[in-house]
Amino acid sequence: MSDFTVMGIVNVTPDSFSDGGWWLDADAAVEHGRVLSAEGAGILDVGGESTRPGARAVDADEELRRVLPVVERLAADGHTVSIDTSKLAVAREALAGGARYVNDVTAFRHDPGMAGLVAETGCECCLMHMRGEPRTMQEDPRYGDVVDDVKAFLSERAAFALAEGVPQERIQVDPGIGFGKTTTHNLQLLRRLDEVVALGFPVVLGTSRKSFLGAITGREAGERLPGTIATQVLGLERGARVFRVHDVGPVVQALQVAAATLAAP
Ligand code: HH2
Repeated sequence: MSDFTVMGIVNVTPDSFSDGGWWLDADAAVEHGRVLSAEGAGILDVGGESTRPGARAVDADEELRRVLPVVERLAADGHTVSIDTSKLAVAREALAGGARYVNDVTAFRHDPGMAGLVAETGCECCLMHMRGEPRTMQEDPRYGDVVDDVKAFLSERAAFALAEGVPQERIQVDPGIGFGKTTTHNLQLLRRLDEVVALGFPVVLGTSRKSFLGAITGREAGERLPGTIATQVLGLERGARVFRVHDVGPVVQALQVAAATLAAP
C-alpha cells in the first residue's frame, strides 16, 4: 500500500518550462542527477526535448547529443536511468548506453516500433496520455468524461504494448497531467486517480510545478513546490506509485510521512 518511487527529472534542454537551460551542459546534468539520487530518487528521467505547450520539436541527432553522455555517465554510476523520449532512435541508443526505462509521452504512437524495442530489451516503460501533440494540445481541450477517456486511451495503449510482447509487469501508465487538459480536467484526474489505478498498472504521476498549480495559486513555476506536494500526497493516497518531480528531497519527505500514515495500524 505504501510503496512509492520518486522519479527525479533531469532536463537536458534549453527550453523546458521550469528549468530550461539549467542543466544543458552534460557535466551539470550529471551532477544534478547525482544530487537527485542522493535526495532519494529511485529513477532519474533524462530528457532532451521539451514537451511544454507550444514547444518546438528537436531532431533525433540533437536530442541524442544532449542526452546520451548524461545517460551513459549516470547509468555507469549505477543509477536507474529512464529516457524521456518518443523517438525510437533516441530510445535505442539510450538503452544501449545503460538506460533501463522508456518514458514515452506519446505512449508509442509517435513511433510504434518503440514497443518492440522495449519488449526486446526487457526494459520498463511508461505509457502517458496526451491529447494531440505538444504544439497544439492546449487549444481548447475537450473530453466526454476526461477520466473515462484517459482510461480508455491507456487501456488501448497497454493492450498494444502487450500485443507487441511487452510483459504486463513492465508497463506503467500515466494520466498525463497538463498534456491537453484544462485546470478542471487535471483536478478531475487527480480527484478520481483511483479509477486510473484500477486499470491494474502502476500509475506514474507528473504534476511537478505545472501550470494548473499556478492557475490555482497565482504562483510562478519556481514557487509551486507546496502545490506540487499537495497533489503528490493526494496521488499516493489514491494509489499512484511513481512520482515524477523536480524537487526530489522535499517530495520524498512528504511521501514518506504520507505513506507511514496510510500504513498505520
Ligand atoms: N511531464 C513532462 C515531461 N515528461 N513524462 C511523464 N511520464 N509524465 C509527465 O507528467 C511528464 C513527462 C513535462 O515536464 P518537464 O519535463 O519538467 O518539462 P518540459 O517538457 O518542458 O521539459
